[in-house]
Amino acid sequence: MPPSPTDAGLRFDTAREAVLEAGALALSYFNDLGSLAIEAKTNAQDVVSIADREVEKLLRARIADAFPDDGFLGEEFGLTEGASGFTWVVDPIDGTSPFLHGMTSWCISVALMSGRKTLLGLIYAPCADELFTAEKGAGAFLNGRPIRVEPLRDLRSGLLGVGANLRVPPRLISGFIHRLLESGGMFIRNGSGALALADVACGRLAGYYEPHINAWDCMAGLCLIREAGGWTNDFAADDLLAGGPVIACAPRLRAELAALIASAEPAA
Ligand code: LIP
Repeated sequence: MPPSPTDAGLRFDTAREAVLEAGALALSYFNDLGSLAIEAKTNAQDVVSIADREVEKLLRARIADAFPDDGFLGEEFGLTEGASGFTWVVDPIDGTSPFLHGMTSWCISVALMSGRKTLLGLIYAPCADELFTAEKGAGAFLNGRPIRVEPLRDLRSGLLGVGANLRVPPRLISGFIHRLLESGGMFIRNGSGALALADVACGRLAGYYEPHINAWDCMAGLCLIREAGGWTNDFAADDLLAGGPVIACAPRLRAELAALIASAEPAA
């Protein structure tokens, strides 16, 4: 029997408490950066520390205590299959690089999925004490206040979030930024896809594009945006574990942003 939406509602309170507790733990590490050993993963820009691992362990423990049959996909310890039909998709510290460089653009990102549907999205930014939440069909909120994407902003008057990393050919990103600037737009990269997506959901950013992002970075943010009246692509429709491009904006910008992306992609 597939899980019911009310089962997701039962999980919201546990997730909210867990994400706030995880934020406090992450902030304690952030306030003592000198004690952290920085390790490189795939390259020197792709970093991790004990903070990421300890925060994910805490989130796994709190979720498993309350819902032992749920699955869990985390950036640091991978996929643990479950039997309940629910899977948590979690980035313990999204924006690890800004975090380890002492900058405040990082967050805890927690999503709850059933099959390919995202039922809950929670993003907590401890430095700003901002908790973004969304439940499928029930809207999106920032610290309890309803939020909406900015419906009227266009690419020339708004700021576009752009994600960049060394997982894709540099020309894919530089080509897009070149075309965006040529068209009179402007970009910002904050190092945290989750936080940038949350900024789209509350109308700060006109949209977000990243040629390759992982599920744990974006599933919560995409849920927020959809519940805030925004449009998002069908992220990693075929393989959640492989990741892929993420595109999100107010509905009126969808065609313009898609055309800009298509015009920038290097010829196959
Ligand atoms: C980050 C993403 C960001 C991407 C970075 C990195 P992390 O996640 O949020 O969008 O551009 O390369 O993957 O590694 O900080 O959890």
